[in-house]
Amino acid sequence: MSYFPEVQGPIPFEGSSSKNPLAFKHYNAKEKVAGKSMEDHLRFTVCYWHTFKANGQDPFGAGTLIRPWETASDPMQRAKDTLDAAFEFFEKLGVRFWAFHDRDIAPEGENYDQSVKNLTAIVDLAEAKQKATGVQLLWGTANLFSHPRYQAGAATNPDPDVFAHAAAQVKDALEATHRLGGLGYTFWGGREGYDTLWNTNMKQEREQLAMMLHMAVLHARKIGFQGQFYIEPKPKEPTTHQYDSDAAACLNFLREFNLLDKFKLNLETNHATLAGHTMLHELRVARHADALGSIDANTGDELIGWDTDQFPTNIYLTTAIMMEVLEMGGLTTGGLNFDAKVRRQSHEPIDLFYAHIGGMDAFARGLKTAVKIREDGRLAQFVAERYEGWTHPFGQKVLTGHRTLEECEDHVRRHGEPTRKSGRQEFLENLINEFI
Ligand code: XLS
Ligand code: NI
Ligand code: NI
Repeated sequence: MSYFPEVQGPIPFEGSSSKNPLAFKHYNAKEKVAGKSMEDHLRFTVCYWHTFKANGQDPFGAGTLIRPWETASDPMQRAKDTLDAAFEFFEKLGVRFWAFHDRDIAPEGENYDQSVKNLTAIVDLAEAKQKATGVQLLWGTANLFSHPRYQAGAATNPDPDVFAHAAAQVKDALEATHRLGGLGYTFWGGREGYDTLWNTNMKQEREQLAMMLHMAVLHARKIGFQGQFYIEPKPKEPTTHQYDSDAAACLNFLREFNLLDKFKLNLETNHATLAGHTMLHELRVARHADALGSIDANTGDELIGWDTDQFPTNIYLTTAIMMEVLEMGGLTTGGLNFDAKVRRQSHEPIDLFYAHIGGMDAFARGLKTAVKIREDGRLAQFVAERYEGWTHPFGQKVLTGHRTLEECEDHVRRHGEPTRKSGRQEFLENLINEFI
């Protein structure tokens, strides 16, 4: 049976003059751009939770989305049907990667053992499907935030019994990821934060979280999992303050607890927005620390202060993201994961295709635009010239720690008042617009 009978698949590339809503206008998987195929640059990933499990529910109303794979009354049957729908979707869309939480693919059982059995059974099926289709797992993760036991956090819970539960779940999710050949494993601190400091031992909670990460690294070594570990920063929601609040905070956390060489960051656009940063800022911070791992490619609604997880369609955004990705030499283990959901009114399964096609085309344009801006070279040249003074002996000596405050004072006496130079923001914005 087919869950997407309207789509023949694979979605064809028809070029920018096409009016076919079920065709790519810009994303041409095999086309070479700057020496590499578009699919290798972009590494598109479909996320399981929003695409197949979200039902359109919001704080004011029930689910709206029609999902024919969610109709069976038995939860395991639903899980199997959903897996069928997912792999049909991956193939018809033409993506090579997927990502999941343990509880997306298999339902929680009556007790812990049953939950493990459920997960194992679905992983068996997923393994066969991966083999048959060639679709790969970008990363796996554990859902440590939905179940009521995690209301006060998972690794950061005041109760060590809850910590143990979370750790057991991480063990199983890591093993599932390993069995499926996952290229990575992500920790997003679902409820790892606090709502009020009046009831919270923040110091210890952060230590607990670090311990969980160390234990995961140790277990990975034990089972032979070589994938990349990621932390995904987010400042708030569900808790008022999350410990992994932004890229800089995560890097500090990793450094403080001696985990910096084991983890990279998985950065999400909507989380950057919630943190009061641009996505470009977050990417830049991570790249400079050699910790830019993977990207949750979504966007927020700038008028709603919430993680709305929308599909990215803004070419300025995708251009900025691809500028950073190209600058770091491309994604290696990571990908562009559409951690995004269709709007509540886009309730038909076909809307999932429109959403992903749009996101993929937006990134294809971002990629091509970023390549052109880099080839043009004027932007990079402007920045280089702006800092040119630092290449001279005085600047070099400051940067290498060979100048004192007295020597700086002496420099001022000899050189007098510096000449001001324009930052040329508008000029540069116009330059970017030349290419978009
Ligand atoms: C939620 C996060 C989540 C992670 C995976 O805001 O983005 O979806 O990507 O747990
Ligand atoms: Ni995410
Ligand atoms: Ni998110």
